[in-house]
Amino acid sequence: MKAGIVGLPNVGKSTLFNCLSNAKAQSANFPFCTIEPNIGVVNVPDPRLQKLEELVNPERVMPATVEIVDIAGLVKGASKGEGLGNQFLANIRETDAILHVLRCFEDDNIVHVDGSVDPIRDKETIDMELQLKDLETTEKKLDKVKRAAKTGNKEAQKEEAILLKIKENLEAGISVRALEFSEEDYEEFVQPTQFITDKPVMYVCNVDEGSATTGNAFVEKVREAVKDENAEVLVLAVGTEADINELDDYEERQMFLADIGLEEPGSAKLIRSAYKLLNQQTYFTAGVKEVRAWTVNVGATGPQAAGVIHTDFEKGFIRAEVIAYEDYVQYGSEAKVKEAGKMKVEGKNYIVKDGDVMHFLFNV
Ligand SMILES: Nc1nc2c(ncn2[C@@H]2O[C@H](COP(=O)(O)OP(=O)(O)OP(=O)(O)O)[C@@H](O)[C@H]2O)c(=O)[nH]1
Ligand SMILES: [Mg+2]
Repeated sequence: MKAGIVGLPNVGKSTLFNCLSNAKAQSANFPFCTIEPNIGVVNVPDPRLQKLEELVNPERVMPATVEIVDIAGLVKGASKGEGLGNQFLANIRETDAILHVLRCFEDDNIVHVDGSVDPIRDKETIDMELQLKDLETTEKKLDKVKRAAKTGNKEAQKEEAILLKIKENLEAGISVRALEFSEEDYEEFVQPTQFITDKPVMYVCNVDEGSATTGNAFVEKVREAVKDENAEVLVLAVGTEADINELDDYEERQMFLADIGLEEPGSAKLIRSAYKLLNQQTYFTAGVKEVRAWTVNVGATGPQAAGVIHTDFEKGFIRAEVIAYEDYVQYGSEAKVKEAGKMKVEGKNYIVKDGDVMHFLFNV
């Protein structure tokens, strides 16, 4: 599962990527600085890990990770090959969620491809290119399905109706994610096509240093424009955070963050939000060798969670001993939780909860 950073050229995507990951991407003040996507595996900051570390005192601690991809900038006409066009859209298609970066800072020294700072116009430009790409996909599918529909094939007729609904909406500037389908229709006809505008999205407003906590007038406009989208809007002073990130000393970084009014980097919050956007959650294993956060899809079962550690664990799964994170912290150790009767033994159908501390029993 990976989240892609998407937006116009020169809005701070690679700068953001560099805040998130240690893989340094090239960032510079000219459009289309990025061509090949930069991929980074980013630790998910989780205060619960530190708490478990204090209680268990393990040899090492391993955080959960999430993959972030920094993609080249899109411009008007990209869906028709403009700019570096189609190839980038393919890069976006390969991601599972979109972090849409909007320039919300003034700086005459930083080139804006459309000549002025206007995040609403920028958002529309990007949305339109993504919608046009999906429209192309829809039309191709429609061509194929039409013939079968004409011969009376019921499935094909159903699919045709759904594709027509998608087509009409895309033409009206409405993204696939905003449309309603029955669960069966969605699973059978919509999801498999992996429409770009069906991917979950979050907006990252790149603001000036002084607006890191409060946002600014541009951010307010963005909030207003997306209020019906049910999408998170995150405010981040990307340039400033990148500078702070350059400092080696933790105390020093904290000091500069405090100066702009932050307790933790906005990028930490962004990573956690991206993780949620990807529909991921964390369970823990807590042993003296290692305290570790593992990533599973929301809704994963006990065996599927075990399978993240090793496929043998999934195949030979017998049961799981499960302690809720809050209970672990309240009682302070596995033994005390057991004494209190708060450890549960769960079988194959158990649905994992975020924060579960798990121990698997299996045979190979
Ligand atoms: N003033 C200011 N400059 C910024 C900020 N964020 C990024 N920049 C500058 O804007 C320029 C472009 O940043 P990049 O991160 O390379 O932009 P990009 O979106 O990756 O651009 P492409 O790869 O060309 O699509 C660089 O010179 C950055 O230093 C910011 O928050 N404030
Ligand atoms: Mg870039």
